[in-house]
Amino acid sequence: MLDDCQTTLETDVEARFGIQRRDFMKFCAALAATMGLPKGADAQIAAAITKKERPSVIWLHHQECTGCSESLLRSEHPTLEKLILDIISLDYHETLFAAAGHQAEAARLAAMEKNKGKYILVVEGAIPTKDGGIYCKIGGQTSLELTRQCAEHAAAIVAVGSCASWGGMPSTPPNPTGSAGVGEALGRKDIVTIPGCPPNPYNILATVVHFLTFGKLPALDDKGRPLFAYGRLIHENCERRAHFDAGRFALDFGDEGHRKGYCLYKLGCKGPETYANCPSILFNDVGTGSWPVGTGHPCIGCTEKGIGFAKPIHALAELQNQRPPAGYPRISEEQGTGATAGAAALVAGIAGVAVGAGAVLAKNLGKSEKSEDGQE
Ligand code: FSX
Ligand code: SF4
Ligand code: F3S
Repeated sequence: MLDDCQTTLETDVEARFGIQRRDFMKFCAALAATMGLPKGADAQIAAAITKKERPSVIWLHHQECTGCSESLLRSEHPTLEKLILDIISLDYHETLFAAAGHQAEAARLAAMEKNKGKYILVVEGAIPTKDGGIYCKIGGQTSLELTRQCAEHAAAIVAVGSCASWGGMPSTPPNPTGSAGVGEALGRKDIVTIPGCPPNPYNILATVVHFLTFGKLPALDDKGRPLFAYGRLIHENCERRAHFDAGRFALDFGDEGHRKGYCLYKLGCKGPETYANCPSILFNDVGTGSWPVGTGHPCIGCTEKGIGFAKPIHALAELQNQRPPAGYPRISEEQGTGATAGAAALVAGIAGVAVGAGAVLAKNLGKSEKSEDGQE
């Protein structure tokens, strides 16, 4: 029986996704790890992905650059685009659809009717709300009307990209068209948001796969973002963090500190106030790609409302905390509950180091420091 299942999985995987079962299982394990799921979840994910029924997805586009769809389709990882397009039934997508005009609209209405209460609504782009929403119309309907209509019987609504999540670039002050995210435009709080300009396609895939595997959405933060992807500050996992802690900063693009890979805080990096997993999963190819700070550009906080496209690039980030990176042992465990004296001493020692590091850091940030090389 197990052999039968395995053979079916192998045939399905190779035929549908064009990859070996072994690579497919590795991919599922990586997805499970990204979402922080327990052991065994990779097998559940594999079973869900290879299921014959595919959930219907209606994908709307409003005010945006289509970078979100582009980043998904142009991903370096050859299986990513294939996987997402194969595990869902993309019944309506304004830029990928072969059909046009009335035919496309008819297909959308038919898919919504057939899958009433079961389809996933994906929204890309901000929704103009000023003057009755007249600044973006598709098929004679305003974005606002279209989204309302599609949202009514959707099983889940996923806002992909910063534009759909909270307005993004189109909502940059003075925001002449009253651009807003889906939640604000519809007055709903139950929207999953995957911000980023563009968002990491891996986070989109992981969210959809979570829904397919467990029939529910992953745990979200108070802004509707999946915690597995937006639970930690960029600053906590940044490869330049040691330079930040030591007070070594690039002060100009192309200066010696910049060339040496020093911290970009003084060039306006918003990593200390931006929640996202960019440094952990990277772009272009999961685990082996790159990310803005890795290429020498400060993070602009594109996942955060009020920071990305709102706060000037040169402005310094607010330091929310001075916690050491995630890889360090936690320092807030309760003490005296079965821990050995040695362990307690170690915890206290680490806490002391952290407090000390915070003090050094405050000192380093407070002065216009000279780096080891003597540069200002
Ligand atoms: Fe916005 Fe996505 Fe930025 Fe562009 O569509 S999040 S402008 S990458 O395309 O919505
Ligand atoms: Fe990395 Fe930016 Fe934090 Fe520096 S300020 S450690 S570059 S996230
Ligand atoms: Fe955006 Fe910053 Fe990540 S600019 S892509 S949140 S590194």
